[in-house]
Amino acid sequence: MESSTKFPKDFLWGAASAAYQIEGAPTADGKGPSIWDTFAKILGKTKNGTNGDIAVDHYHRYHEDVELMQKMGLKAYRFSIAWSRIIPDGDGAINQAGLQFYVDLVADLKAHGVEPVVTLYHWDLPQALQDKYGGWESRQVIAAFAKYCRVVFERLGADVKYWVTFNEQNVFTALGYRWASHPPNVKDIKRMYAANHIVNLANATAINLFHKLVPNGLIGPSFGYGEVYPATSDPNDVLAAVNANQFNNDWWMDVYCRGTYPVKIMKTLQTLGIAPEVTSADDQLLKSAHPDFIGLNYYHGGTVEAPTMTTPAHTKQLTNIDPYLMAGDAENGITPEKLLFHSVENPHLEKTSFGWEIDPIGFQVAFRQIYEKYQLPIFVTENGLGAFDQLTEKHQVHDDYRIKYLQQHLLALKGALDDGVPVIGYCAWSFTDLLSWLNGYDKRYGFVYVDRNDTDAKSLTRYPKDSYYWYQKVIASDGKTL
Ligand code: BGP
Repeated sequence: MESSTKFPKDFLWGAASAAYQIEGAPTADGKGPSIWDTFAKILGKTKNGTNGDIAVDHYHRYHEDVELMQKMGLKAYRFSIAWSRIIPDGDGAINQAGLQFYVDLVADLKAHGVEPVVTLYHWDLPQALQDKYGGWESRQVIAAFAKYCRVVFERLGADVKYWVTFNEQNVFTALGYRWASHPPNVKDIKRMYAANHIVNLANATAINLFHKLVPNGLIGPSFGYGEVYPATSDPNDVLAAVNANQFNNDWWMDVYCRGTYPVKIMKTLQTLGIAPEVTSADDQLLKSAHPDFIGLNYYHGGTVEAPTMTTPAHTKQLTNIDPYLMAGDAENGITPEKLLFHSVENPHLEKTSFGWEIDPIGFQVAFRQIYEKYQLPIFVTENGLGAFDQLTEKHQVHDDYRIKYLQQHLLALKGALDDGVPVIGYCAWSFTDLLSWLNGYDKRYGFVYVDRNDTDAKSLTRYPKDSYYWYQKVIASDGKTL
């Protein structure tokens, strides 16, 4: 049946980025170092030693990028603020020059008809807070975060309506504290759950502060959500999928939206001696904060069968391809996964050239699950295809594979609108090409090609890809050309 729903007139057709992945200029105008500035310099941690020192030089070329957004007809642009530009040592003096960069960017976006969407934390903690307090493992960082948030809410709150607290808390805590593949380079699952709880408290604190200071704005976390399917209709596999969804998704989403942790997962972590300590004051704080929307970052979900205490060889295939799917066998001994579910391949799904499953129906499932559970509007803050692109001699990029991916996912989003789910907008990842944290500059996501590679920053010239012109038409037609 033909769907009848139209995209709302005020639908935010957008694209996204993050400070460390685009800005460069790591010491400009008084910026302090972040944990990513430090981590990316550790030998062997990133692909070919790539880092964000130059990135795509957005700090100096933002005006050109904003003009490209306007030409495309983009309605919203999601970017993150580098905390250590605003407060170089994390919780001390405010650096007006750093703040001015974002004031200017917001003004430029608005002058070009693009709605700014600001992420407060996209993984680049000031290094000084790591050194002084031990980063997110210390409750002192909550106060530091609140101080930084207050500064930017007061300065930008009148001009920016949409705010994201934390980007993919599930990803940065796991990769940073469990797998040592992001800063602060820790491999300790107990410390991961402790740090994650502190981030939850910081998230709730920021939301409450925001509602006091910016009563007309909207704020929510951006979560890396992926629905987990049972491998078969064997009830053991179905139960494993329930476990996996609670472990991968609800462990964060329930806290954001209800202020509680799912009981089964909490019990499992307690059994293993790795559960976070939650005081009654924590409990009250978590329950007091109410996000206005859920930011949905969607790439793919997973598939599981009943858990096994042994680790079969096929688990191995998943490691190192996709950090989201890293299963428990990198650790010795019992992990929560081994008790709850066992990840397997999904034979029904194709994969990207980087090994990520392509699953637009899972996107529609995500909307349905999130909305019916939490009754909050959903703002897609990331979705996109990482691929090797070829720049032709005529400076074109024929990325029909990306167009296909985006089209399938936007049609799934429209399916969710048809189902009655309120969706505020869609920010494709990403606007320009940018640094992929662990994959360097060859895993490209942008609508705009940037002339650089892992080893050579080259000219950094911007070239719109075929997907740029395709999205331009989609936006101009309010989605009718999809
Ligand atoms: C998300 C991050 C983004 C971006 C994206 C693509 O997890 O929020 O910052 O990097 O994934 O990931 P990757 O660059 O690893 O392909």
